[in-house]
Amino acid sequence: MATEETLVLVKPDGVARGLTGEILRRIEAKGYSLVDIKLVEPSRDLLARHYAEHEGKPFYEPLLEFMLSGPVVAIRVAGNRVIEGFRALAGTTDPTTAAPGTIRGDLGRDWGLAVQQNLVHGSDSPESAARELEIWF
Ligand code: DAT
Ligand code: MG
Repeated sequence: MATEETLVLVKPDGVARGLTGEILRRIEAKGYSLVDIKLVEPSRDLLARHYAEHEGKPFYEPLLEFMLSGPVVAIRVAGNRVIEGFRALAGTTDPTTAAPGTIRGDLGRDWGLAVQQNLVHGSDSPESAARELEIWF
């Protein structure tokens, strides 16, 4: 697979906790390239487009409310197999059981809320990456 790009978001919990630098450090230490980066206060409409696949699920409204709760850092990251590579760095969705060594496993936990506050988003396929990068950049 040739060099590809993915969308990484540092979610509002990551920004509020001052973990943006630590998350960027892990991406750079892995050897991926930061192509573009910005601090965003996303609109509800932008988030609805981003999370369209989850509309109707029980966590959808809490997810949008959470993502509207503060600024987000959007990053365009490049590298060979970076889409699956960043998903591996991030760890699985639930931070309680995400493997130690991953961003979610090392830095995240369950706060007893209706939505998983798990610090980061990473695109899950080439199609998602293209769609999401178009939305955020
Ligand atoms: P991921 O972010 O690992 O790709 P996803 O796309 O399935 O996970 O879900 C998007 C976000 O929604 C996820 O980061 C946290 C939240 N979420 C997913 N499943 C959830 C659940 N069962 N309960 C609470 N929040 C959930
Ligand atoms: Mg996802």
